[in-house]
Amino acid sequence: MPAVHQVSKDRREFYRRIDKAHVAPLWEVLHTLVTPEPKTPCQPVLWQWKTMLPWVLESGKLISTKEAERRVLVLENPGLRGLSRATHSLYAGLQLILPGEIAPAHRHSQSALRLIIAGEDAYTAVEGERVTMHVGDFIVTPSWTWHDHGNPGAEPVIWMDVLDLPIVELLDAQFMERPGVESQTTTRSEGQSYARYGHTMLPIDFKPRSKTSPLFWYPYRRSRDSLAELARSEDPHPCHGHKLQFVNPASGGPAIATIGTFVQLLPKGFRGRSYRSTDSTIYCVVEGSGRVRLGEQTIAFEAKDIFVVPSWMKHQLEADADTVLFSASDRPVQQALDLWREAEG
Ligand code: GTQ
Repeated sequence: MPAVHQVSKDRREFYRRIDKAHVAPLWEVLHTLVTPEPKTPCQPVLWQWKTMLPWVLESGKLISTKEAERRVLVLENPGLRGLSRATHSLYAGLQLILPGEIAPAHRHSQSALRLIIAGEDAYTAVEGERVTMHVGDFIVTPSWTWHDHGNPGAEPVIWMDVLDLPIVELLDAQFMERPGVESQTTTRSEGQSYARYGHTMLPIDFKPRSKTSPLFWYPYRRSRDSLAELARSEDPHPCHGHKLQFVNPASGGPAIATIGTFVQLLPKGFRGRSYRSTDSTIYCVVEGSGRVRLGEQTIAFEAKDIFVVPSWMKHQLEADADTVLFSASDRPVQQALDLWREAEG
């Protein structure tokens, strides 16, 4: 029998030879590739509004939207630095648009959502239709649709962007185009999509153009009313409180093909039971305050903070006041591929 060091020397020499031809032995990496449970580099993290707001406003003095195209501070997960990722599969950032500014039109394969955090009267235009944004509103920019943002109002407006950039990058399917004009010509008056798709009805001749929702404005006042009614009429779910998912009204599927979007109300004093799922999730605190317990770690959050719960990490949500959380994850992708799992307790 050869000595152990002899075996490893033989192996090393073998590895070196095959390496030159771009070949490698599986047995050296098998256990990091095929793991008993998710082994994500994504870490729990909190971005506090009180820290972020001065930096976001400072960025407004350093660069214009014209130069930046999009003036955004990227929220980088500490386990994924340099990759522009909030989770393994999603990008998130805080975008600022100052009074009088325009963030010029473009379109890209990546889908985007906006969750309005501060300021009133800015708009986003999607395929020639403007929507004025209000705090708490959730807005969809579907894949490959023209979009620009503008602020005709009097105050800075800040929102959270979430894009499926890492998913599209994984698949090498990214395209982007600029039309060469700053803003799109308005082709439809404000409120048209909402009238057609926002009231549990569809135009009689409706034909879907894509998997993404034809409705791109989900006003907070509507989702907040629904949550308040649920809180009056049902006991909260032991883990989630009162939780709803945003859907494409034409299909019943997710509002965005690649990004799951949710809103939940944790009643004052709520102490959630432990839960985990395989979709790392980005939460934005729309109102209220509380904490998320992740084993030994506790993240205390306040209104407008953003935090991340990584894949398959047991966590419990708690609320000190009536608290509304918006959240986004890659759940529709995992579900489409039969990969999504969840567990209570
Ligand atoms: O508003 O179109 O945060 O293209 C990153 C890339 C926002 C946008 C981002 C984008 C946008």
